[in-house]
Amino acid sequence: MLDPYDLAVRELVLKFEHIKYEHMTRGIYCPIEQVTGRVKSIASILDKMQKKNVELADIETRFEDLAGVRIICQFVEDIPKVVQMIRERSDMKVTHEKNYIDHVKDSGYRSYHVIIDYEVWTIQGPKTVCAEIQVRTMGMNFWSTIEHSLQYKYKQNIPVHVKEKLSKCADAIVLLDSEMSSVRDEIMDAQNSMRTQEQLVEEILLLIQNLYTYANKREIDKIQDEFYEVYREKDMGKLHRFHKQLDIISEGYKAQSLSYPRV
Ligand code: 0O2
Repeated sequence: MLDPYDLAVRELVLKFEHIKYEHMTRGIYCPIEQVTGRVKSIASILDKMQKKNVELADIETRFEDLAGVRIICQFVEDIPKVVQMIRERSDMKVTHEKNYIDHVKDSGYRSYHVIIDYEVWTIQGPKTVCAEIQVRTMGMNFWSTIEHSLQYKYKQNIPVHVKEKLSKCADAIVLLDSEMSSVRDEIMDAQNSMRTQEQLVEEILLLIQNLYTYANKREIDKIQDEFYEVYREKDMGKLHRFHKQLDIISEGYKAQSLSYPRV
C-alpha cells in the first residue's frame, strides 16, 4: 500500500532538487536550501492510528503525511517563495495549507505545510496520493527535530521543565531567524560572490586547458603560475582582469593556429 507513496516521495524530492540545480547552474539564488523526503514509518503510522483512533482501512484518507517532503530554506522570506512555486505547478494540486508560522503551535512548532494531491504511475496505472510538504527554515528545522526526539523519548509527555526550556529555545529561534533576515542581503552578497569566483576560476581553468591545443608547455606553465599568484590574493578584480587577458591570449593563439595550422 505504501509503494505509491514511496514513488511520490522520490519523484517530489527529485523535482525540488532539480529546481535547486536549475537555479545553481544559472547563478540565481535559490530559496530552496535542502530537500528531504520520507514515507511515514509503520511504527509512526501505528502510533498515529492509536492517537487519532483511525482504522487501518482509513489511513489513506485520514492521514495526509504518509508521503512527506521537507524543504529547508535559509531565510523566513524564502518560505512564501517556495510555497508560491508549489502553487504554480500543474503537477502538484494544492488541496490546503497550514500556516504554523503565523499561527505557532502551543508546543512552539513553526513550519508551513502545503498539502497536495500528486499523481503517480504504477504498473496498475495512475494513482493520486496525498503528500505533505513541510517548508521551514534551518532554525525551525533544528528546533522541531530536537522537540520531536524529546516527544519520542517522553512518549508525548514532555516534563514541564523541559517544555519550558523548549519554549525558550523556540523564542530564541524566532530571534535567530529575524536576525538572519536582517543581514540577508549581506549573506546573499557573500554567497553570490563566492559563486561568481567559483565560475570565474572554472572558466580560467578551461581556457588554460584549451591552451594545450595551441601553445607550448613552457608558456602554459608560466600562465598557470601567474594564475596561482592571482588566485592566492583572492582579489576578484584581479581575477576578472586575469580572465580577460587570458581570453585575449587564447583568442590570439587560436587565430595563429588557424593561419599556421600544425602539421
Ligand atoms: P511524524 O513523526 O513527523 O510523521 P491534524 O491536522 O492535527 O488532524 P496532523 O497530521 O497531526 O493532523 O497534522 P499536523 O499537526 O499539521 O502535523 C503534521 C506533522 O507536522 C507532524 O507529523 C509532524 O511532523 C509535524 N508537527 C506538527 N506539530 C508538531 C510539533 O508540535 N512538534 C514537532 N516536532 N513536529 C510537529 P506527525 O505524524 O505528528 O509526526
